[in-house]
Amino acid sequence: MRPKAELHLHIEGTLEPELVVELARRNRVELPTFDVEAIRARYHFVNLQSFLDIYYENMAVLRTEQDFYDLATAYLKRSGVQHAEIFFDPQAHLIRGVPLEVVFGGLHAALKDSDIPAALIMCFLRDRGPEEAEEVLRAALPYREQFIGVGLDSAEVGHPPSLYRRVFDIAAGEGLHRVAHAGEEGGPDYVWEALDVLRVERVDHGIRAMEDPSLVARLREERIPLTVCPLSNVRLRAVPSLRDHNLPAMLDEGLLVTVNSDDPAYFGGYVEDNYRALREQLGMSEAQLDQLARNSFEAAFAF
Ligand code: ES4
Ligand code: ZN
Repeated sequence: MRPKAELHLHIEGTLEPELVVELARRNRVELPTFDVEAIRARYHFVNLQSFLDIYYENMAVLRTEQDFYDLATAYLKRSGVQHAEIFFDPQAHLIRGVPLEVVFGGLHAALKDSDIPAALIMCFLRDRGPEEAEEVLRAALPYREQFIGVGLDSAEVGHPPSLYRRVFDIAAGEGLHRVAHAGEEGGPDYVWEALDVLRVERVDHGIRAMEDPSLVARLREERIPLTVCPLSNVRLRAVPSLRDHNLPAMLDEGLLVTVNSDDPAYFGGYVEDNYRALREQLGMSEAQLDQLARNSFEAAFAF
């Protein structure tokens, strides 16, 4: 297995059904079913929103610092990568009454105890608006040393990057790295805004950037990394099938693309599973896969 870095991974998206059940029992949280296979059987998605509904619902079992520690530790043990830059969604926990100190406490301790180097990127939920994002960033500043950057995730269409200019400016002023999901379901205009307005240093997904040749030229010239998640794109129907994925075309364009797992507990695989699918279903060559793996280290922030 070639060495790789994971740069697009939502820690809440690593919550496997087995851990959902274990944490529900531990915290006495009611679930519609305690049957692991019945939970997994619900993971049929038709778009991003249909996934997000279940993703947020399952988070109800995450309550204590120990839960966040166990979640991140389980991921780090099975990730198969040499380096990880990990997203988390504090608002998804704050709105359920789980304080920031619990989230940071558990995640940061897990990263500290891990055998592989890892860092945290705090994401804003774009469907909850820019005011709340700013509140969360200010509340997180006492933990400034525990995260390396900010991101923007959740429902993309109708929530353009430009709304988040101020909070990203504040983050930049704090020396934080900046990334944003753009061009997953949204068009190339969202990728332009992420670059021009939010001054992002990496684009998460970005597959629809390929619809705009001048945007492709910009990404190539500035060597802006794109964190592509092939199995996620198939499961959320951003592409009809893996064979239709434009990842090889992105490589051919000279873009700094990387392969990542996004929400592996929901999309059927960790990073190595994504590489295997690219080899087996898309027929990508070993040389192309080597390039993708090398790109992941060039695109990483924290070395
Ligand atoms: C996400 Cl695949 C994806 N897109 C946007 N937001 C997300 N949060 C977790 N997974
Ligand atoms: Zn994502």
